Amino acid sequence: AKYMIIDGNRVEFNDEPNILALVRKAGIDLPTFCYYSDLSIYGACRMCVVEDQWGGIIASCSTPPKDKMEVKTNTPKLHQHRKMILELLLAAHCRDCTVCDKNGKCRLQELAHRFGIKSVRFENKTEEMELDTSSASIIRDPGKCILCGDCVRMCNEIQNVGAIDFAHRGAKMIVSPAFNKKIAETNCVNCGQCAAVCPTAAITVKSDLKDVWKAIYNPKKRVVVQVAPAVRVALGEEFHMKAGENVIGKIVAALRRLGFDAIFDTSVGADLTIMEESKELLKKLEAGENKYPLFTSCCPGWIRYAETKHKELLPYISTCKSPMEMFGAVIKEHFKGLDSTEGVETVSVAIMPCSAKKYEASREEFKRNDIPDVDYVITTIELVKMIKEIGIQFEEIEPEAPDMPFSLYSGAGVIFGVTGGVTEAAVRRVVADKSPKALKDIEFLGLRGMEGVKVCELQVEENSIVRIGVVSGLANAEALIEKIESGEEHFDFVEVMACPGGCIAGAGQPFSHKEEKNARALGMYKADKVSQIKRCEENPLMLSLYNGMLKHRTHELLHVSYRK
Ligand code: HC1
Ligand code: SF4
Repeated sequence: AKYMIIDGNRVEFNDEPNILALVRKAGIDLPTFCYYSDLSIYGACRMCVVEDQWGGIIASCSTPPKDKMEVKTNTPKLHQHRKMILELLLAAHCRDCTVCDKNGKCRLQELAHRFGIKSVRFENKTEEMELDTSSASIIRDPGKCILCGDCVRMCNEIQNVGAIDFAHRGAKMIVSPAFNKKIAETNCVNCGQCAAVCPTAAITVKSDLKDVWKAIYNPKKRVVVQVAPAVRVALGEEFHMKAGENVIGKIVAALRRLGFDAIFDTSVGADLTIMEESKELLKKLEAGENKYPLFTSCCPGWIRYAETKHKELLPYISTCKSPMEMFGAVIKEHFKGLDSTEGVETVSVAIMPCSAKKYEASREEFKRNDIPDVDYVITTIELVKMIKEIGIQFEEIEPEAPDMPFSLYSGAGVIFGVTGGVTEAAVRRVVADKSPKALKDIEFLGLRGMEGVKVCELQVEENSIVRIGVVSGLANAEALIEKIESGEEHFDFVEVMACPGGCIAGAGQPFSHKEEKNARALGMYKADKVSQIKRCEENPLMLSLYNGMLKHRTHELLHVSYRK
């Protein structure tokens, strides 16, 4: 086997891409900013330097391992070098840590602490830079950027959006939208994946907590809340629980203590979505061959991507509102009568793993009489902050159930939160065989797993095969779209989620690497396993909604057109 000597220890390697991976394999957590294992190699922060046997300093993240090479990670020269970089970064960085959104989560803060930096020898000569608050989803604070480039690579390589890039040279270099535009004036899709990988607070997800607290404390407001599927398998991470552990019961209990008046689960909305989307799919299959598939519509990042880059696809995107917006409309309708008799006003809040949902909630399409169906979206992390502020002992709290009358949902609705889940839910609905064996067969169709592109075929009737594509990460979507447009591949149904892995990896979730994301995905499927209702149509709530509120109003309450 090939090996390297790291700090005197032999470390074998085969396909590790760089020396940094080997150093980590040797159990050393080198301090780095720019190396995020899911992104490509850049070598910008130069914190991960090691010394070779000739005393040369090399960036371990951008150097491939060499057989029998010797390196050291801990020498006086390296120590000085890293401290110097940190001090230079700190010199050009705002140091108001106590009032920073990333306080306690910032990589620069953490490394300054690890290195015991007590003073900075250099004067800060950088000019003050303006905040960019133009977006409904993210805030850019260029003064806090350390030029690691992770956001740029995420936006360009993984998402194929290219809304931000490096501008200027040398000491004037910044990360910015082209021509110094505001982020909201670019083709940013609001997925927030830039914020998800930003080690500091240079890009953060916008907070709406102030407004939510205000509503909760206002006796004239009925504050109703829905919780998205993916939140339940990630929130526990912030309270010393394992990634993937389903804490929905504890979340419901915490929301009650926080003062929310009615608590529901967005999975109900997901069941509604599949009731509608499966109808569209069956109609499409009946209509026969078409160059384009039916695309899913629940991810607002994907919708924005189609609107900015692929207008030609808009007629083929499902007209279903997202589960959040379907449920938002149903919730507002449900409380309408009560509100006027009780003299209160319903405020609808959604807890989402996502930054793009903030943007979705603000879209004109989701306002009726100028009032949004979902008033505020807050992220998993924002909910964590609420829980911590009040001092709820989340680890100790006993699980509780959501409120009537929307307390039931299917496991199919829950798995929406992971790539492939929307499709699996739809397949369960359209397959005629409802036996447990059929359910197992669907499980092994190839829809599950964290791969960015999945293709599978499904036999619906004797001689009709449905071809399905499932993609997450917009660059993967782009590649599939190109194949569809060139005629190289044909699909009947395509699920697109902007975030790699689906909503479990949304920008509103706790910071995560692959391991946590994989565990969250498994957690979603486990939640489905233990749920008694497996298909949307088995949810008794659907029947009562379709016989009641939705009887003549599915179009108005559940559908939307993005084709304007
Ligand atoms: Fe999602 Fe969805 S799965 S989009 O990721 O369709 O955000 O979790 O709530 O609306 O249900 C997000 C998650 C979420 C919607 C559902
Ligand atoms: Fe939001 Fe989910 Fe889309 Fe990511 S995949 S942008 S979390 S809806």
